[in-house]
Amino acid sequence: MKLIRWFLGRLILTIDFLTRPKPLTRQAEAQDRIDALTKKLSIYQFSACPFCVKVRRQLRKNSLKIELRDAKNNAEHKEELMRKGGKYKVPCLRIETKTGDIKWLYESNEIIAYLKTELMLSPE
Ligand SMILES: N[C@@H](CCC(=O)N[C@@H](CS)C(=O)NCC(=O)O)C(=O)O
Repeated sequence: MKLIRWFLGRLILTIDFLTRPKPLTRQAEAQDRIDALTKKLSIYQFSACPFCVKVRRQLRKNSLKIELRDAKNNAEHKEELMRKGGKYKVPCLRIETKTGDIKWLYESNEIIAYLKTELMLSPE
């Protein structure tokens, strides 16, 4: 079972690499504005999780520089996700709000929808 999971993980990463989207190019000022917003975000994830790959593809496509935190191999990140986020599930978006509060957003579709709305990304 572990071997099958490992193989599927490699397959997902290979397909993702071969079909990855081209990053969007913005004017420097627009990119700086987006970078300032995404500085307050981080994503807890596993490298070969298909839901995390889906979110990472959106980051790449929209040239979003969001810190990725490995919740599988990094014990500190794993513990933080479980204790503060509330459950051990990835992907999870950690959001530092304007008032300094921390919010934890689970579900890949919710994360992508949040990024599109908050960062005013153009629709597909
Ligand atoms: N519906 C969720 C599914 C997320 C999910 O199932 N993630 C798996 C990894 S692929 C997970 O976190 N499993 C917990 C574990 O492995 O302990 C989404 O779209 O984000």
